[in-house]
Amino acid sequence: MAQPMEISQSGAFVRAPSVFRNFISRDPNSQFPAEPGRYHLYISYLCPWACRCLAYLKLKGLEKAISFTSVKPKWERTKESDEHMGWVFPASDTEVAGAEPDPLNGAKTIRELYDLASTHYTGKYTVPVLWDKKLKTIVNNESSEIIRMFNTEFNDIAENASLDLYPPHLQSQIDQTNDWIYDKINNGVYKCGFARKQEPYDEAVKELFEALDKCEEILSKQRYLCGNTLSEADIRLFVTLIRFDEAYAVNFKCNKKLLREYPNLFNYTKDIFQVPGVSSTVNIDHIKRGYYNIAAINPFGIIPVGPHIDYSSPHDRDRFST
Ligand SMILES: N[C@@H](CCC(=O)N[C@@H](CS)C(=O)NCC(=O)O)C(=O)O
Repeated sequence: MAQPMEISQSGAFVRAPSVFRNFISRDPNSQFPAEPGRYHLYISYLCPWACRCLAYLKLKGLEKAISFTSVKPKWERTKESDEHMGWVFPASDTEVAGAEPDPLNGAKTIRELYDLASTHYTGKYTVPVLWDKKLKTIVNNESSEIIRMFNTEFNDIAENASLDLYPPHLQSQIDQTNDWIYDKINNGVYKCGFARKQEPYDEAVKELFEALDKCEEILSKQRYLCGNTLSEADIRLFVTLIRFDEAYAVNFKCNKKLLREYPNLFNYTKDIFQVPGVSSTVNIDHIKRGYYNIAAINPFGIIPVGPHIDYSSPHDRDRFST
């Protein structure tokens, strides 16, 4: 979401970079070897970045190897001594369905995990957090890197090792696609939502819908973004699309068109939602409770009633051969 340090002088939202950037490796002699049971993924079901990691965990069949926990969807005060608002764990399993207390460190907040990992950390306390249970530290908090590790480094223990969402022959195409989709769509919706002036909003919303139109066009000719096989680019786009009509269209003012008015994009979203494992990474209740609780843009925290979309209803993407 947006912290005060991420608003530029022109009123535009500028995302701060992630700080923990270590890599898990299949090499048993590395600092962070891909051992089963050693790592834990902390997420929020609200967060598209965290949920792309969770989608990989499910798609690759890593549930037994890597455990995960979700925080509560609404930000709360993280310390009594300052005003910081951020992710907190529930006190019990029953407080909010889907959220659980921290099973490893008994932390009350994601902030506490960062404090355990580093005594001089000054950045944002973001999810996802990939935690090393053995060294009791954060391995990595950058989702674009975590998904690459999940894709390849755990293949000796992954139940679905043969799935390669970043195959060598598609890598440059995926990278190129990620570039504009990240800037204009994944981060684009945030630029719309957190703009503090009309001009940066106007610019972001124009770029967002141009990029969605471009996706619609690509997806009118092929099943997925980089051809007829599912790739990393699709998972990265999906996490934004599944939140689009539920949250971004309304509270981030991305309402020029709804996802369900784009026939190909809407069916494509359902198609990916129906890939085994993916639907369990989508918690619409957390998404709505969390996004509509962002005080800066929805001060009364009222959650709109709709739209009740059934993403498991039939789609037409089988018309393309895979
Ligand atoms: N670049 C990071 C971004 C993660 C991120 O921004 N997460 C948001 C939730 S959607 C967050 O935890 N924000 C906490 C904060 O801003 O204090 C990634 O992709 O992993």
